[in-house]
Amino acid sequence: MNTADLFGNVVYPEHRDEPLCDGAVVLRGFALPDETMLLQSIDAVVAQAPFRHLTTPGGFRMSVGMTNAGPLGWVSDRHGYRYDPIDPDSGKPWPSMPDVFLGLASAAAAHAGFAGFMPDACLINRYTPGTRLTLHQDRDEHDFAQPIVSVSLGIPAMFLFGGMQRTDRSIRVPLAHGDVVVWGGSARLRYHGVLPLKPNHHDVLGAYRINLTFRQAG
Ligand code: MD6
Ligand code: FE
Repeated sequence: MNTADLFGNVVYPEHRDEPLCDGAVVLRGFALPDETMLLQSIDAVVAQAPFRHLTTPGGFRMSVGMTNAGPLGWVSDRHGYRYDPIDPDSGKPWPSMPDVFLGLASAAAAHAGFAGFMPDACLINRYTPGTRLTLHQDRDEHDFAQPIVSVSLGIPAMFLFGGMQRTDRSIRVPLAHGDVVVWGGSARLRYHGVLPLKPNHHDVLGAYRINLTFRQAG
């Protein structure tokens, strides 16, 4: 049975959580109640640590703009990938993790069955139309028992969700403003990526998609 919320909008409880496989679930719209605070907090972080295009170890410029919040930040350069407490552009620590980030990430993880998630790193990715993220595994963290929580804001993207080998076939998962993916357990090391974004417009974020990925890295 569907129910209606206070404002008469129909809610589909059985459709809100979409399992992708064992250990990975999409929580549709889970971030929407925090939208305003999230966007304000992102602006505050970006004012201290602007988006930048990192270089891959192979020497390519990443098309996604990146910055970080929290005690550790994910960085890439000619030496490799790593978590670093210092923003290499400013020489200062990364901006602290906003409370609304922490609260949302731990609530989403708990909702998906990972109670006690305390992220120490939030990677903030900014996409424009045409920007993509090639298939990769997230394997720079110490403890793969900890999940990852991924929050999508702004224009939609097609997420690619693959297997344990780069060549395994992948499924396509559309992600929209407010969707949260929680990803752990036996899914933690699955390959994944983002297809080139299509031109689009979002009322608040314009032509951008912003993704927050929360990890317990250290
Ligand atoms: C993105 N996300 O959605 C990129 N990684 O923009 C990721 O690379 C990612 O969403 C691990 C777990 C969830 C993710
Ligand atoms: Fe990833």
